[in-house]
Amino acid sequence: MKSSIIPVDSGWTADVVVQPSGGADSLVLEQSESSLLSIPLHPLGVKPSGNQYTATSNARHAIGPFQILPDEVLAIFLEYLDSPQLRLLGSCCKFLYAFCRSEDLWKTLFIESPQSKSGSFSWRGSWRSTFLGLEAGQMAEIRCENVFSDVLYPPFLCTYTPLSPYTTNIPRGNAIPRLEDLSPTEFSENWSDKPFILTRPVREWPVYKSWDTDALLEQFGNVKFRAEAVDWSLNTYIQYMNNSSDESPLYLFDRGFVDKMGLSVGKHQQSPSYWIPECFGEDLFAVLGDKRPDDKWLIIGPARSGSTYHKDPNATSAWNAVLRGSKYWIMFPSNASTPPPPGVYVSEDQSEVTSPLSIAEWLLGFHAEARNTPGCVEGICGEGEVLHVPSGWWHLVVNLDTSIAITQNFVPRSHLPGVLSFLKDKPDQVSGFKKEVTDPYGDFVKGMQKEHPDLLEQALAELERRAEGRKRKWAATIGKDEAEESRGFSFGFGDDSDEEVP
Ligand SMILES: O=C(O)CCC(=O)C(=O)O
Ligand SMILES: [Fe+2]
Repeated sequence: MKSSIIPVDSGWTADVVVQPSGGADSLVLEQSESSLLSIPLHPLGVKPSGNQYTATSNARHAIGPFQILPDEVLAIFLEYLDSPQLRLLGSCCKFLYAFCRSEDLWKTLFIESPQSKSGSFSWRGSWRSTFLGLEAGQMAEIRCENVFSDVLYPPFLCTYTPLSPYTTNIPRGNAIPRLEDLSPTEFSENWSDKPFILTRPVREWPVYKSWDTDALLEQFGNVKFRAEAVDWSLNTYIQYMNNSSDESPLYLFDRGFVDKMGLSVGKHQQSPSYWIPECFGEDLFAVLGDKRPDDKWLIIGPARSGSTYHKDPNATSAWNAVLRGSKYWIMFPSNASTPPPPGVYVSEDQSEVTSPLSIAEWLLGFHAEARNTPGCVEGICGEGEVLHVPSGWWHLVVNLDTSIAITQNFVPRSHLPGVLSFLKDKPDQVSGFKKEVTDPYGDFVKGMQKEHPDLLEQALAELERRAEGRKRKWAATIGKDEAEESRGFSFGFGDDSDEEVP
């Protein structure tokens, strides 16, 4: 579950004053910290609520006794209305018009509509115009200059906040190392716990040489791909991608692309489409055969799309190859003694992650603190480069321009203990397995016993050692007597966050 957190010091709360400046189509925000930011005008002229104090009139007065409702409550109420109701209510006054035009409302309505479910339709530039079948010129443009709202304005600010202040001037100590390539031994011995960017291995891939949006459209325009909650044809998705202004653009993230696109993966195939960079070659989940969890995704999205903070599933590691565009990554290691990244809150069993809903909201509110947090690493993975995500690392990713990427998750031998313990101790958080696979841990152990008994034995011994270390630490913490009393207490293997214990 996620929820929106509005950072108190993000700059767009009541102390922000928006003043027309530098021409009709731009604004200068005068912020309390006197940082100046030039952004375009809100399409309807809505301004942050702080502006009401310097204005001569306020459109909110038109709703009479309903002024008692905070904007947040009004916005939630509107989520219960359908399209005719929103249009009717929106015609009452400018204040309600501005609220009833909110793209979030129309996005929800459209995604549930038969048109969206058909997967193939013409995107008309906004959720509302697409839902109502309106051409650009047919949309009423009612100016709402005297509408002041910290519910309506911030998403717009987030949409237009420039990314470059956050993604450039990376402090040298934070920079993700860039390497030409690595051998499997170098990876295994020195790098499997560290993020890095490889600059060479992808450049020979046929998909790297031939894929861009036009080429994909020509071959796969009618094929449906998953983008968050929808399955749209590539044709439709690319229309959306090229002409929308969502704060968090819908992100194409499809795990069935290899079959859908008829690709062949692996250097030894007759005409391979791409192959796994050699240094990541070993993947112990291969012992699961058909029972392995999802491991490959095609990722397409416009500038500003991306992934909010998460760790990869089942304690796996991943590589992410950028075929077109570029991605900014910010990453944090995770172990028992480090908190999650600033602005990210995790439930005790780590099953629930709460963070600001949008990437821009996080950048505005938490990036500066994150950059100064020990462990933080950052980097830009450019076209033809591959980034390594070690098991258990938190990461947030934002596309700096239209991007096409392929990512794969895998289990290197150095993370076998972590993966075993995750499957065993967190069955409720295990994901990506087919429904028929009812015992992922048991199946994985069986597969390992058959194909790599020595590795399995070492990993189980390592887990035993860690559990013993934790028991000793526990005993030292609570005192020997109590430890004796609590002997019934049983330690699990723990998670990927196990500390090194003597
Ligand atoms: O490309 C992205 O948005 C990031 C995907 C991701 O989280 C990953 O590859 O682990
Ligand atoms: Fe990830």
